[in-house]
This record gives sequence, structure tokens and C-alpha cells, in this order.
Amino acid sequence: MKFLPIRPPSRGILIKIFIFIFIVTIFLNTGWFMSSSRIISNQFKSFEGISEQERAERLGLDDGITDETRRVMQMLNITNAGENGAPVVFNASYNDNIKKLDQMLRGTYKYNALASSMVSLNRALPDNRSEYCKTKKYPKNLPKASVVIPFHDDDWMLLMRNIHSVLLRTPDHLLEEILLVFDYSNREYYQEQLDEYIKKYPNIRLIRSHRRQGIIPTRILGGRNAIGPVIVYLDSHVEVLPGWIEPMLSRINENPTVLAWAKISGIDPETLQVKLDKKPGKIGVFRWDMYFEFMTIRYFEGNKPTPRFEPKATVTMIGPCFAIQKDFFHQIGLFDPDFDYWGGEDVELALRTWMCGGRVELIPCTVVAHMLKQHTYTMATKEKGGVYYNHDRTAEIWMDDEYKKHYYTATKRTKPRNFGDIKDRLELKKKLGCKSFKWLLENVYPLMPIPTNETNLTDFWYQKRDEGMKKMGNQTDDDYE
Ligand SMILES: [Mn+2]
Repeated sequence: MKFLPIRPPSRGILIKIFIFIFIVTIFLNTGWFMSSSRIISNQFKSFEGISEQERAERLGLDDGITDETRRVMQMLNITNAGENGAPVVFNASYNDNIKKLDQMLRGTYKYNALASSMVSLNRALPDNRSEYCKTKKYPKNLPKASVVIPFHDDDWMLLMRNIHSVLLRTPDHLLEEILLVFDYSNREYYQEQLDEYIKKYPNIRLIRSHRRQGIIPTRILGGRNAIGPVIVYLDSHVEVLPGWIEPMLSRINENPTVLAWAKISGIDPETLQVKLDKKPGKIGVFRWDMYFEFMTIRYFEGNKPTPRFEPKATVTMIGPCFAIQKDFFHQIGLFDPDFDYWGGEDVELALRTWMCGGRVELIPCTVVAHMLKQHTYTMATKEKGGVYYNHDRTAEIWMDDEYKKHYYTATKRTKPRNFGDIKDRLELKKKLGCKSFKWLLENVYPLMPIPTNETNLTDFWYQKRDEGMKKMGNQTDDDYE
């Protein structure tokens, strides 16, 4: 056997050894300096490959169930309530005392808040993603997100389950912060109890509004204060599912003018059951009266189908979860600051995004479960009147005259219309060089039926849609491959 001559290592190898030592040093140091209060921001290196349960332990996330609730659960013989998204059902030993508590909570919250109190804040949800979404590789270095969560009157457990789901299912290197925006509420637990709770987590911030403002002003407040390069808006009553954030961030990384909209699945307000399917979801459009409608991808794409789980162009979206690059969002004017409390903001933002140089896309691999609740909050101020005011503004600002008349036909009202001052928004539209509504219809929403002399434009819209679907042989998204 011949000895190989010993040569000094090449420069390449030296550089590799140096980088290796450097990384090891950094790794040891972050561990070394890790104190309990900094625990979250130092966990990301081990995020992959550990279970959610282990992650919950590392982050010090308790299940949040109170002793009182545990006693009720024992009486009802309920264990692991809602785990894996299963429904919570009260059984026969449901007696008068529990009934009283149940009814009291329903009266306050208008959903089954007793069931909500029983479901662990760290409950597991099934990873029901399609193979395509599960195996798709995303770049490691994606822009960080500020997850903005406006909240008002939801019960403590519902909001906390949302926050825990984000902490459990978002790699730390992608989470700049969770920004809670308090839209004033009298609930006692949202005072000191909340302040105390978030102290443990340096990447949760809280902004408080000292009067009730509604979802739109609250989202604007969050948008102005977010730190991260991408803003992800969540409703307060959602839970995010495994792998939720990478597909949205990756799409925005490819194209910073994309407003990325999640596929929304349901949390049952009666049982807290999370209902999932393996379909890519539906895209969103709007009718002449400005209301949002879902539409099958199949019908929308016609004879130009795109791969099933790839991002899909969509005309509009709804608000439980969407992501947008912060600079682009600020550039196109956040939300309309004169909009009233609630309603029509998502359609307006989507139209503006398309017309002013961006795109709106459904991201089928991002799934968020959302509780569709009864409306219990005040949704409007007396002066403005809520959704109608907001719709009127949208039409006045973004529709050309030849189309505005259809909006007015579709929304005949006895009350005089009031849409406030639109000067600033028209100036913004001009400054940004936004395209016309006609352009939008021709290029983004060619399926919008144009009325001739119809009077009920909502019926007209449905009729044309059904005719169109029929022409396609009534294929649904179930057939869609
Ligand atoms: Mn909602």
C-alpha cells in the first residue's frame, strides 16, 4: 500500500471548515444565551422534525383548559375534546346546571363557547394536504410575516387557539411577529390577563384601540404598525393548518404584487369540528350589487386550466386569511380609510389590487379553518350605515360610468345614498395610473354578464352563471384534475 503524499488542504476546504466552525459557534451561542423569555425566537433551528406536541412543550404553550371546565368535561365524560378536528358533542349526562352554563355562554357569544372552552389550545389538526402540497419544496429564505389579528369580542379560548395554531405551525424564521390589534371590548380577560399572557412571548405585540372602530379601521391600524415585509391578516376566529404560511410567502417572494388568498375551510360554530377536504377550493368573483360570490375554478378557467394546486388567479377574495407584501400594500393605499366598520372591504381591495398593477390569487396549498358565526357585533356607524356606504364608495371610485349604472340598478334603495368624500381616493387612483373597470372586466373577469335591459341584476347574474356552467356540462371542481 502506498502512502499518499500529505498536501496542505486546498483553499476551498479551508473555507468550508471555517464556515462549519462559524455555524457551530453561532448554534452553541444561541443555545447558551437562550433564556426562558427569549425561547420562541430561538427555536427555529429545530422546528423541522419535531412534533407539534414537543413544540408546544418547548414554547411553554399550555392547553388553556381551566379547572372549572375540566370538571364539566368529567361530568360529561368528555376527553380530548376536538382533537384532530373532531366534533365536540354533549352526551346524556348533560344536566340542568350544565345546560344553564351552556345557554348563558351561547347567549353571550352566539356560538358554542362551552365546547370552545373544552378544546385544547394546542389541539392537533389533520394534515390533510394533497400530495402535491405536502411534497412541494419552497425556498428556505422567504420574507418574514407580520401576522395581524384584529379581535373584538370572541371568547378567550377561540382567540388563543388561533394564536397557538400560528405559533405551532409557523417556522420561527418566517414569523416576524404576531400583531394583535384590540378593537375595543369590555371582556375582562382582554385587559390584564392578556397583557400577562403575551409577556412570555417576545414576538407577540399588542396594540389597543380605546374605542370600538370596526374591522376595517382596525386592520388599517395593524397594517400601519406591522414590522415584517409581508402582512398576513387573520380573522380572530380561525385556526391555521400545517404548512399554511410557506405557499403564500413563496408566491409573494416570486411576485411582490400578488395578494395571496388562503383556501378557507370551516370550523363548525356548534361543535368546533374542523371540516377539511382535499380539493383546491374555489375562486371568488362579485355580482353587480358588489357582493362576493364563490365560483368553481373549472368554470372560471374554462378551456385554459392550470395545474390543480398551483396558485389561481381570482377576481376577489374574502378576509379570514390573506397575505400581501407590506410596501406594495402601503403603495396601493391599504384599506380605504373612510370605509365604515365592516363590509365590502375585501372586494374593494381586490379590485384595486388588480386595477393598480397587482394580482389576486387563490393559494390552494394554504388552508385556514374559519368559524362562520352569526353576526353579533355592531357592523356600522349610524352616520355611514356600514356595508352599503362601503359598496357605494367602491362603485363611485372604481367603476366607469357605463358600468356604475348597473351597480345602481342592482342596488335600488329608498334611502338617499351617502358615500362620503372620495377626492383622496380618486387622486390615489390617478397617481398610481390604475387601469379602468372596463380593463378589469375584459382581462380579469370576462365571465361577468353585462346587462342590457334586465331589472333584477342578481337573478340575472345567477341565471347567466348557471347557463355558463351548463354549457360546460356542469363539471364541478370534483372532476377538476
Ligand atoms: Mn370571520
